[in-house]
Amino acid sequence: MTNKHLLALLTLSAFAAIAHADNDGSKLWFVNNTKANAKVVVKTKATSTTDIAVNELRDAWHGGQVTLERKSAKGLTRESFTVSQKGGNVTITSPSDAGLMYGAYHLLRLEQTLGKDAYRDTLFTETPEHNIRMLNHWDNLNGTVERGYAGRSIFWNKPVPDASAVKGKNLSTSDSQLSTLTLYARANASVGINGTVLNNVNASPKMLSDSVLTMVKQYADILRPYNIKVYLAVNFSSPAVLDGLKTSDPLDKDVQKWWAAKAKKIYSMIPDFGGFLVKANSEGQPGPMDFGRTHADGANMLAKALKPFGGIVMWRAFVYSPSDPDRAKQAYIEFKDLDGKFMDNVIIQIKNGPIDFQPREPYSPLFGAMPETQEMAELQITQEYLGHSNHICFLGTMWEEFLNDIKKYANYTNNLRGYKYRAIAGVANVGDDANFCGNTMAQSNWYAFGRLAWNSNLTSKEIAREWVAQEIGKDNKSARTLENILLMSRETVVDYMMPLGFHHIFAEGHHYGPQPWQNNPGQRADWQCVYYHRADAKGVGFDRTVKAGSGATAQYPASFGNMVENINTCPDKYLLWFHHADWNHKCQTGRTLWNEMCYRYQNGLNGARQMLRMWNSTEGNIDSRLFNDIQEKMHIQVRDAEWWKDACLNYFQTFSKQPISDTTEPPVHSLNEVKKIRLGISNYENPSAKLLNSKR
Ligand code: GCW
Repeated sequence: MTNKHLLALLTLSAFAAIAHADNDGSKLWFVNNTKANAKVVVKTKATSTTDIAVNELRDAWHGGQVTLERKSAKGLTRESFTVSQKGGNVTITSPSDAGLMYGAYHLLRLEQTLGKDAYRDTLFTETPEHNIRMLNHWDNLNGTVERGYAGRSIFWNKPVPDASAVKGKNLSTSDSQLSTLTLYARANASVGINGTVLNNVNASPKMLSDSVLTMVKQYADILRPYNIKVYLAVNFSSPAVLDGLKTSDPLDKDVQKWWAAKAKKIYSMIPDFGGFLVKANSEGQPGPMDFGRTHADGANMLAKALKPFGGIVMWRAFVYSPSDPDRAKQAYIEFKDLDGKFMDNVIIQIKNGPIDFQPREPYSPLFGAMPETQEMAELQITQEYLGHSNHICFLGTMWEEFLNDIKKYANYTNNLRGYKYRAIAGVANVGDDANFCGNTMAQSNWYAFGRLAWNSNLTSKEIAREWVAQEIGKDNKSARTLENILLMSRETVVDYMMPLGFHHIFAEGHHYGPQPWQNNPGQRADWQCVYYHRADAKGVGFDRTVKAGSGATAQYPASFGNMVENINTCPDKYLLWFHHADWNHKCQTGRTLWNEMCYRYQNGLNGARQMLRMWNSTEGNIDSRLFNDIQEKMHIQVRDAEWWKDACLNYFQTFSKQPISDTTEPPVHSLNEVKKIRLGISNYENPSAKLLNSKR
């Protein structure tokens, strides 16, 4: 498939795609670059990074001459750039080559989104809000991608050579892999992503073996001109597993020496290596607590090894040992008291919500709860819980909601200003499919993550508009339609999957379809769906109030905590997250809870149908290949929305004992029927294909 990327590179900027049938997604958001022959002057010494800027502008910029000049100015950070215009010509200045490259991509984006004259009479400076804007790949050494729905790993889809074959030499990268990685790097650079973790947080100790490090070096060399640093996820037991040390206890001198030597070795190969990402004492992964030590002991031991070389440790707070009966409280309990105990090159990486990337979660109370500790957000670009690569779901709106909340309630912006490392991570949706992301629309989420990491004040509407313009053209009469599809998609998915604060009623394992009845005896309670919804004859929802429930609301600042504690002021969207509400509870819409549930599931199904109708109306205005690909996905989405609605309403009706409301279509599948749908899905199979065979 990667040959597609080679072709894409060769034919980039050949012609616009409209009315053709050639948009298979392999050109990412560069599909509409049309051939230019711009004059570009570099006033400072050329480097591989300025070469990228020059080539991009020369090929696709249709305005006047562009001058690139490295120049520092007050108030600018290394990656800032300034764009100014005089007499039709443009000057981009930046303290670094990377900034010049970002300026070039920004200028091209302006042309595509606003037209080539948009730069006229402008003088503006862009400075990234986060200085570390990174992807996390959950890629395994065997080429599979955990929660990946776009094929196999772009990094590890070939055998790792054994050490004797490597001997420190450069390995040959096949042309097709090189072109895939080059496009990947280019896409990241165009939206400002400047770091990437090459492997799964469920990390193999082998990642730190010499032969794998040789491959990592090679990838670092490919990505470096695009200002992308590589990082690795590491397994905490590596010293014992890889090299037979007696222990991996972070306070053991030999263990400390082992990590120090490993860091030295890595930096001798990759002088600008970024650092480590660690999932410790979580879901069976080893960690310092195995040795009676704390997260701080573990993180600091690694931080000390990396510090002499400028590396960082991103230590994940995705932990849920049963320290409290409510899983949503556990990470806070485990981390809060460690505030101030971490070295200054440690960042605590926190998922947006307190459970796990659900369609909608309130923000995690850990944000802002550790004022003496650097924190960073982890968002999930891959759609583990949002219909994999089958459902169209633009995540800009979801992240906008989250970022606004942590600004409003958790002092995010101020905290960030005080940090040396202002970081944000997104779990990538990239694989070796021709379109990289499983479907072309899902590329908009990669795009949106990068744009928000650069500037979290961009609205989801602005980002959707930018992406649409680059995908189908700004003057296309279907541009607004596509923008509206993107903007309504996430709320639609929430409605047909988990409205009103429902969470984790997913089928076990693959997290694709509904299984609210799931309740396996003898397993951890918080791995069962019934744990999360707690439906009974009286009502439904998880009581997390201080007054009568788990008290999770007390982990939040009063401005948020008090609002959600009170069932009358708790927004409906979080109702069942924080309350066990009566079936006849009056929602803010005026409907009873049961009727509101009926309404929401119907609304979700209607939304999915509406998205398909809107998409159908674009036929003829956009590339027919793209049209057909997405139409096929949307048919699956509509069918799945119906499945979700039937499963959830039928099941919860056995508790509410109330009729499906008048305005809701009666379910077309019985509870027994939906219970029989079983998807034995591995990570990169297409679940809906099975669904088609199994039932519909
Ligand atoms: O969301 C859960 C996923 C796991 C993942 C884990 C994590 C990488 O189901 O697949 O493991 O979170 O974030 O560590």
